Amino acid sequence: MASSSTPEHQQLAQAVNDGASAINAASTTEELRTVVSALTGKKGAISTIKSSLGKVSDVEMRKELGQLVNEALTSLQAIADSRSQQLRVGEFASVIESDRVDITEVAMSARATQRRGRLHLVTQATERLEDVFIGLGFQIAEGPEVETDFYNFEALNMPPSHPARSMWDTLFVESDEPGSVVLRTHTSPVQIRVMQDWPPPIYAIMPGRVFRKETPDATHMPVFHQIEGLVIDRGITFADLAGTIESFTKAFFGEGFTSRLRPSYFPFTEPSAEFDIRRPDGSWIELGGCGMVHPHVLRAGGLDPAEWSGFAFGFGIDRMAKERHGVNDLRDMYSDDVRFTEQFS
Ligand code: FA5
Repeated sequence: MASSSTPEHQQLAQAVNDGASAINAASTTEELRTVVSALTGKKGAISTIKSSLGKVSDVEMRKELGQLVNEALTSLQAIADSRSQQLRVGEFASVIESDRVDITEVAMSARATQRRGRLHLVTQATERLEDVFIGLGFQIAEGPEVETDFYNFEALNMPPSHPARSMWDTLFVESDEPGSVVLRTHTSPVQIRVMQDWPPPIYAIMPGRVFRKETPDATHMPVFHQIEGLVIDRGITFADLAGTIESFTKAFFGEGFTSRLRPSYFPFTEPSAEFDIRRPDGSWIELGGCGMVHPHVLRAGGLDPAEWSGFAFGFGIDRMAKERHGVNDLRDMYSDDVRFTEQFS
């Protein structure tokens, strides 16, 4: 700006200073636009100075001041442009910030929602058992968990007051006829239902939940699972039972395992046996009961014992799962702790 210092010069310098401060004080592009149009508009300080130039009598001075006015406008415009640039960068950054999608968050939540659950060990064991038996030619059947005394006991050769009923600590369901409805204590009642419903020959397995009035410990639960097996055909012998159990043991547990049958007693099979498996380390563990289907049971199922014979077995699935996965305590399998289940894929 020229060195001469008339009041117009001073006003102009003041207007440029004030204008620059106002421009830099604008905090949004919107506010900046208002400030700039006030400064450069007809009523702005610069225009006021410009219109007062007519009063300057010295032509050279007027020319110089005219040029200074233009320079002032240009410099204010430059300051405004630079401020505008700054503000736009800031505003763009805040738009970006507010629209920001945190892809790590998305990835985390996707992982959380896609986190896959695992099947319970007993479900895994049941499915595997089903696969093994289907491979051996068996079909799957199911029966009700709330059973009548007839299916749970009587048809299984345990008439009322039969002492063998005490082998199972029974939970009764309230009913019109007290004692006539129970939570099934084993899957054996499904044998009767299958014999009644399916024409022989029958090769069936019947997995399901069973209930007993028992205190939980490492090998006992009040609610647990069994898998029943029933084979009815002509000329079935104990050797067929032993062979089936051995094939099953190797298929389910692996080639290192073998099975043995020990004489035992169940009212619904005759002869009866207890089924143990031998671990590769030589130790034995009891898994269930089995035997040749008692003639009374065949009759209760509507079959003629003179024509049909068969075998049945019932294993504890929970104990099998426990054995297969090296779980120490059955109660751990029901702790509802996903960290436990996650160990077994
Ligand atoms: C029975 O329940 C017979 N119905 C089995 C049977 C079927 C024999 C067909 C002959 C022919 P038992 O009460 O022993 O038998 O139970 C069979 C298996 O269930 C046991 O060997 C054990 O593996 C499992 N089991 C029994 N009680 C429990 C329990 N409280 N918790 C977990 N598993 C159990």
